Amino acid sequence: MNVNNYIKQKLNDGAVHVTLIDPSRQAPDAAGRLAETAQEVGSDLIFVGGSSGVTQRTLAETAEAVKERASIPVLYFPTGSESVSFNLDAFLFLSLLNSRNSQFISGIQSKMALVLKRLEIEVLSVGYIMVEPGMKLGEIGEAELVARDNFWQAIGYALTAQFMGMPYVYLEAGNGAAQPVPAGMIRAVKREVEIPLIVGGGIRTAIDARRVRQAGADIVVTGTVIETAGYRERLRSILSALKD
Ligand code: 1GP
Repeated sequence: MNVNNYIKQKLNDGAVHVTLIDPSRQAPDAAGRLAETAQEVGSDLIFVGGSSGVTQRTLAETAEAVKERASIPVLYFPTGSESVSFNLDAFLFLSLLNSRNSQFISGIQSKMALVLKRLEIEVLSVGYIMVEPGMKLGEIGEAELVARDNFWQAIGYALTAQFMGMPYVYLEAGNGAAQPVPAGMIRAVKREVEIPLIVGGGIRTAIDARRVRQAGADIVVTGTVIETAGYRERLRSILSALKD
């Protein structure tokens, strides 16, 4: 399955929802069940990745369990941990555009590029932009965080992704953030860029999801919500807010 084409097709029908599964948060078989539920309630894609403490073994077992239980595309989401997975449907080739450390912009990527090519793994190039508070992801990526009221800077980075030829741009508030990226910032960025806009971090409720979607997010990523009690219903309401 070509994941880029799949996403394009889904985007023609409306918003795309992604469930992020962090392998460090549950055992592999539980991750498999979460993936199955996510697909059942209408998620279009799964990202597997975690910011810290993920061993190669846990990652590989989680990836396998998720692949077993879900038939929607599963992508590897590299988030600065030392482990890496090459056995998924595609690889998010993230460049953290507002990092102070060039390793997160192109250094680590350059060490993986030839392996990805040789293994013939599909890559999705993404200009990744960290917005306050950034959380652990911002810390690990040594991000020069975009302030929540600095819409101009967000636009500047998003257009940089587009002008550099990246097919996607991603505004990230950070895993577990108290609030999503501000709707005003999403709207401002969406007005200027033509490439699909991914938004994640701090989206917990149907209201958050609808606000982010109405502001212009094309692809909405939620992670933490599946780690809470009653996640099936929460996810269902997020999905219905995004898809109606
Ligand atoms: C993916 O970091 C997000 O973009 C996930 O964040 O865990 O806050 O949903 P949450």
